[in-house]
Amino acid sequence: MSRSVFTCIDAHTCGNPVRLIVEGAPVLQGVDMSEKRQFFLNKYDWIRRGLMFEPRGHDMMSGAIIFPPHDKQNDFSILYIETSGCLPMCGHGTIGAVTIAIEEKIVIPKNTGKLNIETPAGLIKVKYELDGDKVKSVELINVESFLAVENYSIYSENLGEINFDVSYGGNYYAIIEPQKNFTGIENYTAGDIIRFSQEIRQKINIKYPGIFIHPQDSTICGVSHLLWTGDTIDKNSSSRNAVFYGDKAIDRSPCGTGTSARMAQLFHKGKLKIGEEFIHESYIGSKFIGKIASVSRVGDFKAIVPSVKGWAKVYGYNKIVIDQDDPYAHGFQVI
Ligand code: PYC
Repeated sequence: MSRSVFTCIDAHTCGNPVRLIVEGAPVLQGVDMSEKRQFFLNKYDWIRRGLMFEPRGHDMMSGAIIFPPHDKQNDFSILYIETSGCLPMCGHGTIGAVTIAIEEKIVIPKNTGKLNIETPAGLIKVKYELDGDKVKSVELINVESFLAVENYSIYSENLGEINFDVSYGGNYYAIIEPQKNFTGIENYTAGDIIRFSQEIRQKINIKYPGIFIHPQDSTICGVSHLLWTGDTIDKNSSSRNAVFYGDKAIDRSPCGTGTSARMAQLFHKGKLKIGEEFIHESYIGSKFIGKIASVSRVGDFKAIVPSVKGWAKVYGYNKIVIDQDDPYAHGFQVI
């Protein structure tokens, strides 16, 4: 088959794109979403590349595909497709996908206002609020999140010696706070942060191989995201970030898995308590409200169960063709 057509609904979550593929997705093999994620990556990665990369997408493009649940008690399962690959979990992607699915009646929830969603990283529970026929907010109880290591260091050609922690929130994040050689995100351009991140992420994964592996699923491994911090724009916010993902992207949303990883880090250091509101600002100033719902354990790690609340807006209906005779059928990146 040389021509594949995908019906998509496009939205953004607090500024970051979410393209939900509602028709045209393949059937996946596997007993759960972790296995199906691997199956998709091995057999259908061209779909991700074609729909996320240029010319049909762009450096920040991010999307999702909804599948039936494996456990009938749940509402659906979800695969995240992004320029960075198929993430185990994506917070802004979930908020966007839920908003689209409810507003466009793609999913009828078993219990109004609530959804149980199977992600590759595990089951998440979602609550959403309606305002008429619009979804006003989506709050997700994310997978258990934990601080993996503290105060590691890496030498950057751009910045010099840089200290960082690594925390898991559905993806592994290197968290870089202001310090001698990095004065905070407010003092750098997005282009600077992308350049620093490209070098530092590669060096972290070379210097610390085999360290960042999820205790319950070894397919979730390696530092994929960098979360840089700095001064907030709004004095009422708790913290601000610039999250680097893929090869050239800074998250326009405050990043759901990044917010979870950051709360796990702050909890571990005694800087955030259970139930305390954590207002997390994105690079563009949009906000998620985070909270620690409870504490837990993952393997040897003391973990938190984070909740993250945000909003999304639908902005387009998009029928996308990937024709194999197009030299750029599988997309391209300009790095
Ligand atoms: O919201 O979890 C998130 C996310 C990951 C990458 C970009 N956004």
